[in-house]
Amino acid sequence: MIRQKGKGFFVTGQQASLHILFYGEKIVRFAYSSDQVLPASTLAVIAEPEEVKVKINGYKLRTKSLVIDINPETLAVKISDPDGKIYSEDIAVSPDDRLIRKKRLKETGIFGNGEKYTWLNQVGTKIRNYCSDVLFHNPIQHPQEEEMHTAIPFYLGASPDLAYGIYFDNTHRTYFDFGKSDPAEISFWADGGSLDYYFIAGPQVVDVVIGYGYLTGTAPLPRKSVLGYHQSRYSYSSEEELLNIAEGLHSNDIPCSVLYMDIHYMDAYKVFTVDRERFRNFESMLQKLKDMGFSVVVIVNPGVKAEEGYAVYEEGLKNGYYVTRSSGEVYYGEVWPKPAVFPDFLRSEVRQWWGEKYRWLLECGVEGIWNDMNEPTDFTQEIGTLPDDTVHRTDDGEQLPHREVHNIYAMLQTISTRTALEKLQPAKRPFVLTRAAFAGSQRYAALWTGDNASVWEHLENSIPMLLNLGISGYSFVGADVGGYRGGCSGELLVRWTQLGAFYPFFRNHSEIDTAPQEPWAYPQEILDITRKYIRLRYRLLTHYYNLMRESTLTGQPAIRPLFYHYQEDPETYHINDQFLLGDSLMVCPVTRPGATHRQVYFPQGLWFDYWTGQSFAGGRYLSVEAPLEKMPLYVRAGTVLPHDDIESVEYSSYADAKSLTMYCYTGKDGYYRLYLDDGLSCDFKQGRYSELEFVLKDDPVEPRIILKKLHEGFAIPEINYKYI
Ligand code: MIG
Repeated sequence: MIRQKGKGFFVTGQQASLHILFYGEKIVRFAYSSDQVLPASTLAVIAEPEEVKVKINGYKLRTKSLVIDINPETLAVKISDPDGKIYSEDIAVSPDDRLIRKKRLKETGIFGNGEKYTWLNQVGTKIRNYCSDVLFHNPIQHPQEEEMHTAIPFYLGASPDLAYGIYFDNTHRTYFDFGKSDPAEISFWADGGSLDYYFIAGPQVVDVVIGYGYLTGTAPLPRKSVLGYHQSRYSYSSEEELLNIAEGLHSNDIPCSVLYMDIHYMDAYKVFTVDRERFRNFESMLQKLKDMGFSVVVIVNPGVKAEEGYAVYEEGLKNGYYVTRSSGEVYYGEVWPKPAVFPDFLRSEVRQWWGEKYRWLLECGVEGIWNDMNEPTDFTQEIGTLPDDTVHRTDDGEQLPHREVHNIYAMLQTISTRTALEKLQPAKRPFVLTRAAFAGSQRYAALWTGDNASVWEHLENSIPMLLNLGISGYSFVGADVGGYRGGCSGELLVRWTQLGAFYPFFRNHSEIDTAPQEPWAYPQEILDITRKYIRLRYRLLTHYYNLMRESTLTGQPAIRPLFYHYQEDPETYHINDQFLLGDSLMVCPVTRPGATHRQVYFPQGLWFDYWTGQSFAGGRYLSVEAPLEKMPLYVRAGTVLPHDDIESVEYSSYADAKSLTMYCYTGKDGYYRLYLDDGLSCDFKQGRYSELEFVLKDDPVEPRIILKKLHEGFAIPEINYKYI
């Protein structure tokens, strides 16, 4: 019998029992257990079970949008829509092994899975999720490495008429096989924990992505300036060097919002210290940079140097804040500071203690925090991270083995960081950047994809990698522009900056001992082209900001694969080297050296060349010109696209241009909802924002915009129109 239990339902099978809970009409949780107890959810899930209207008929549950058939013995389920179209069908369920095997139905594509080195479409691949410092194990990131820095056990299955998502809520190492071992099967399993997963129904891709955002949360609205250009390297290692970089940006007329201080700013790699030889005037240097219009972000890693007399180490030791061995002794590993201990971020007391340490950095004038090495990396172990059996403790004193906490360790660190920044600077939206992440980490930190290399393959692969992160709830993401490891040629820097200008997180970063990678380290032509594209990013900053707001409100990513908006067109499921910014601007990066042309796929409809304004019909492939100075960009007819008029703006205020020009691409009616606020504080929560609605009427004689003010709580800049 199906029994009602709490807000959901309960079935006992031959070997296990199954809880079925609804999180709205279209999100259903299937939680298996051998002891009839509902497994605890991980910290990824923020939605609450709801009571929805369900009709029970034997072993069939029927809601407005779904029909669920349960096999009373095996507890295998089949999920269909009310017309009988099958979304998902189990072959076998093994709750004891935390394993489920499902039929591969007609999925044209499988997407998501966080950060993975794969092509966009992951049908036929196998992946594992255990946050990994990839370069610890490999000289270079490559497609056979199944474990990357993130662990986001979520995938989207899509076909032209149906899409669904599955989120496996398990913090242990998880495995997914998308038809690699058997093309007729999709299976997933975990090393520990429970078989507890959420099914999210479409039928549209966008329904699934929004559903996943509802389940695991969305990123808070970022500061507008952090959507600009960031300049970094490992490391700008003295005051003179960092100030020189700032000067170089100004004198070369390159807009830039954020500069980075990598590990050399610390005294002997001790977190929450500054090397006063290299940075004699740390505070006044930060002030100087601020006056020049830059925010400075510093790196803060989890490993704490084990050194007698070092206050952070000793405090943590005294209070029992570090991860221990199973014997209860503190565990000593090694990271940059040599012997190091690892804060046990699982406990709220430890998170608060750590968070308080940021106070001093913020008082010095630091504007953002970069949490690196938080898989966490441990050099002493062959596995590159803490041993499986080291011990964490919950607030209730329960001991959990590292293998269970590993995948959420970075997320817990970013919770500590973000919560502290919010508390210490309530008037300012925090900026936190992380390398490792779990499902739900998007609520706390932006993410970059770690140690790529200055090779064309990594420029190319960053596209599907970031698009799949977007499908996995992560909108604020980017890859190191120019590549981290190895030297970057001028041509590669140009092509990567053209692409990076459309990454949500846009940062040039490079490894220690590589040649300078700032745009002005290259010949004039390279400098000129990179500057042009960095400026283009600032022209689109308000638009980007609006897209990030949409991410905040709905969970939709800023950059989207083509199939996201052209689900009915199977051709789009394999387009790896084009993407959409929002729903209207199609970005077509050049991913190969020496190219002067590239092939572009145009989905059905009317398209405009962004550079020339020329229009033509889609539904076909075209070969288009792409000389070095040009990255092909296209705009869908019926688009209203705001541009910041930055021509006359000072360095320090790139984030708020005095006027906007709305580019109106005719041929179809269009719509834009423009959101404006101070881009920095949380005053918008008190109504200090403005919202305008632009309706484009595509009158062939005279196209026009109908403007409506929806809310006026913030100064509205001058608005101009340009019809194309
Ligand atoms: O093992 O802090 O991914 O961005 O520059 C290298 C030095 C440690 C790895 C990060 C990289 C950063 C570097 N870190």
